[in-house]
Amino acid sequence: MTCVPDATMLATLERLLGPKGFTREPSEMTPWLTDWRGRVHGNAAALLSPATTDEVQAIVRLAAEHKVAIVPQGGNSGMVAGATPPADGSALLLSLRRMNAVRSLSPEDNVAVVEAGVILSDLHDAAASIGRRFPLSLGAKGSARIGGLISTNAGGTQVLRFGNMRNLVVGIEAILPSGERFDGLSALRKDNRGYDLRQLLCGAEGTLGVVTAASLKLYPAIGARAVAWVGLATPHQALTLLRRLEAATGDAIESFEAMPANVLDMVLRHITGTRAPLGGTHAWHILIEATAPAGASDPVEALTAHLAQAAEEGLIEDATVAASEAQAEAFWKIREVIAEAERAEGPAAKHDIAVPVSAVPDFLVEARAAVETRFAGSQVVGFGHLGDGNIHFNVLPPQGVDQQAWVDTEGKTVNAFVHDFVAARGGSLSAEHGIGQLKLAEFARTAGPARLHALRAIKNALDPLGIMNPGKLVP
Ligand code: 2HG
Ligand code: ZN
Repeated sequence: MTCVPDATMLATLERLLGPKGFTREPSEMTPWLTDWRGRVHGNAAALLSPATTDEVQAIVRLAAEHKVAIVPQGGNSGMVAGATPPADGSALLLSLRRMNAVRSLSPEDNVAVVEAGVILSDLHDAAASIGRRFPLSLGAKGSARIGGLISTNAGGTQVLRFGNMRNLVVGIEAILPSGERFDGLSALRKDNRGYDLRQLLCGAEGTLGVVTAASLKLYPAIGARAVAWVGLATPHQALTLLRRLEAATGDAIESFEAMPANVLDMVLRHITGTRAPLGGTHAWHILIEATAPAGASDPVEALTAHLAQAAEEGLIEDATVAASEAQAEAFWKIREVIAEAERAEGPAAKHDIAVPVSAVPDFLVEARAAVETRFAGSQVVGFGHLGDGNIHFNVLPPQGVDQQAWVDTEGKTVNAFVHDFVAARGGSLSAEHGIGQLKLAEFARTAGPARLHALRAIKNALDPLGIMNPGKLVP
C-alpha cells in the first residue's frame, strides 16, 4: 500500500521543482487527469513537471522514502488509461513534457538521443534535419511523446517494415523505483550483458521506473513515396495483394492499412474536409505506402503497374495512386483520424487484438459475424494494421440504447467474447496499446499462471514498495 504525500513532502517538491515544475492548481491539473477518450477520471496530489533527469531522480527518491505512488505521463494520448492516476488523489502525476530536448543526432551512428518528453513529430523533423528518418508513426504523432511510446511499446502504421517501438530503441536512461539512475543510453547495437534492462522498460507502462531519455534508431530519409488507395471485396484478397506486392517490390511496402466500408463512412461523417478517395462502393479499403531511398527508381510507377495488373485479374475492384503529396496526405489523414472519428461517434467496446497475419482475413469475417449475431444490434468497426496482424476490433452499441451504460455492462461480456475468440486463434488481447487499467481484468483472466507469476516477480524485484504506476499492467 502506498501513502498520501504529506504537507512537508509537497513543500519539498515545490521547492525542488519551482513554479514551472510543481502545481496543485485544479485548472492546470484537470486536462491530465482523464484519459484521451474520457473514460477514466483520476486525481492527483500534485502535478510534477521536472526539467531534468536529476529532478526526476530526486522525485523518485523522495517518493520511495515516503512510499508515495508516482504515475508517469507523456502526451496522455494512450488508449488504455495507463497514464491516468487513481481517483483517490494519493499519487503524484509526473509529466515528462518539459524534458523535450533532442540531446544529439548522429548520422554516423544513425541514432538520435532524445528526452522522454519529445513529441513524435518533432523527432521526425529533427531526424529529417540530418537527412534521416525515424520510421515509427501514428495518428497521435503531434501529441504522443517518446517516453510514452517506449513505455507502451507503441506500434502504428509502419510496423510492417520497421517493427514496433521496441525494435527502434537502442538505449535507455531511466530512474528505477529505488531512485537509482540506469545509464543505458550508449547506442550499442550489440550488448549481451544478460537480461536486457532496456527491453524490460519498453512496454513496462511506467511500472518499473521512469524513462527519462532514449537512443533511437534512425534510417535513411525517404527519397520518394507512393501512396495508394485500393477498393476490394474481401480481406483475403487484401492479404494476397500484400504478399504479391512484397514479392514484387522487395521491402518497399511499409504500410498496409485496412478499413471496411463502415469505418470509412464513420470518418467521412465526423471529420470535416475528408472525402472518399474512390468513386464506387467497396466492402474493404486498403491504404498502401511504398517508399524508395533517394536515387532509387520512383515507386509510383511500379505500384501503379502492380495495381493495374491486380485489377485486371479481378483481385481488386479499383485503385488510385496519389498524384501529389497533398493527395497522399489526404489519404493518410483518413487513416489517421479513425480514432478521432470513433471518439466522436460515441462509446465503444474497444479491442486491440493481434492474431498471426495469415489468420487476419478469417478473423475479420468470422469474428464480426459472431459478435453481431451474439450481441444483436451491435456494429463491429474493425480496422487497422492488416500487414502486421493487429486489428482494432471495436464494437458500437445497438442504436437506441444508453451507449455508455451498454459499454459499461454488456461491453464487458463483449470484451470476454472477443478475447476468447482471439485466444482460440493463438492471439493477444493487446497488440500495441498495452494493458493499462482498461485491460487489467481481462489480462488477469486470460494471461495464465506462468506469465502472471513471472510478471509479478519482476515487478516485486524492481519495485518492492509498489510505488511505480500502481494499478496498471500487473494484475
Ligand atoms: C489506430 O490504429 C490507433 O488508429 C487507435 O491504434 C485505434 O482507436 C483505436 O481503437
Ligand atoms: Zn493502431
